[in-house]
Amino acid sequence: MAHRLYNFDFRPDDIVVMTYPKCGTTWMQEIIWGMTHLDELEEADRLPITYRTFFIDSDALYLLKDQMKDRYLMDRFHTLCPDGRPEQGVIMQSCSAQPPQPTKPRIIKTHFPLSLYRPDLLDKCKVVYVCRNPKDACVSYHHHCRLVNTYKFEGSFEAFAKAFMAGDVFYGKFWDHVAHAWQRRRHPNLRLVFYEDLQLDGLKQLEHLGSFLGLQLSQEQLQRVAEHASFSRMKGRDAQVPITLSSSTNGAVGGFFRKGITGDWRNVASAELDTVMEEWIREHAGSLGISFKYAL
Ligand code: PPS
Repeated sequence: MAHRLYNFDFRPDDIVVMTYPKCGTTWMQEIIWGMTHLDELEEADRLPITYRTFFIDSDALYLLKDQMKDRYLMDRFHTLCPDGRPEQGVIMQSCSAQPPQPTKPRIIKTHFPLSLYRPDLLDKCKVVYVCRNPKDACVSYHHHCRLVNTYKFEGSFEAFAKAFMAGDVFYGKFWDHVAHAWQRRRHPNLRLVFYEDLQLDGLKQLEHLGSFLGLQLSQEQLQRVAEHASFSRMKGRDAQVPITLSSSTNGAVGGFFRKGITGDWRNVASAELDTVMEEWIREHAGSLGISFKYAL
């Protein structure tokens, strides 16, 4: 699927949510969907965010036979693309065929970094890049890989963290991913948001985001979006998340919306492992000049 993704035809009003996995993608998708669908927020109780947006890497991530088990995705595909061929990408073709709607842009989720798209992506549409401190992202990713059948990971956190630091996990090296966005953070079409800042100062972040997206939102509307995308509301809709995917147990406790906090790594990483992670962080974050919050 690489060349299809690389050449994907983004539209000027598209909003791309780009992240390394487990850094706040779904939260940001829900925020942006809320901002652009204020008149139909209750739709979120009926339809999972996966179906209200387009996760274009799915075509490369999941086997077609597994994608085809998802009735909603396949119905959407057949409706939007009567002549489409599933093996050429169910989600990418659905997304391409989605008729333009003046005030409701396509919201496109991707975990692929900027480097896997055409260099002019940022000149074509807006990209919101969410990043999260790598220790909590790693804890969350370990949980995900135990929860979701696609991965079937059975190892300890320590084993996972070593693979994560080596980039030997789906989507590869954390720092490479972040670096591509960080280096272009001043581009007018790129907004870089930290997961921890969303937690610390949600309304202010939403206000900046609204301006970045060119939306005129009142304080009351921003409050409604914040509430709509709050952890408790999103967790309440947890049962909807179509983890095709789910659900092996492998010791994973909690659903897709596990804890939604900053600093949980302290409950998981041993002091020895933390020393190794600290060294790894110093080595990479220092040269990039990026710093994360590890506790709030
Ligand atoms: S994925 O699978 O890569 O798309 O996962 P992603 O959505 O990027 O990250 C999942 C983690 O984000 C947490 N989350 C939230 N935190 C705070 N507030 C809200 N509203 C929220 N929504 C999702 C989710 O719980 C995962 O983090 P952990 O640490 O595992 O709880």
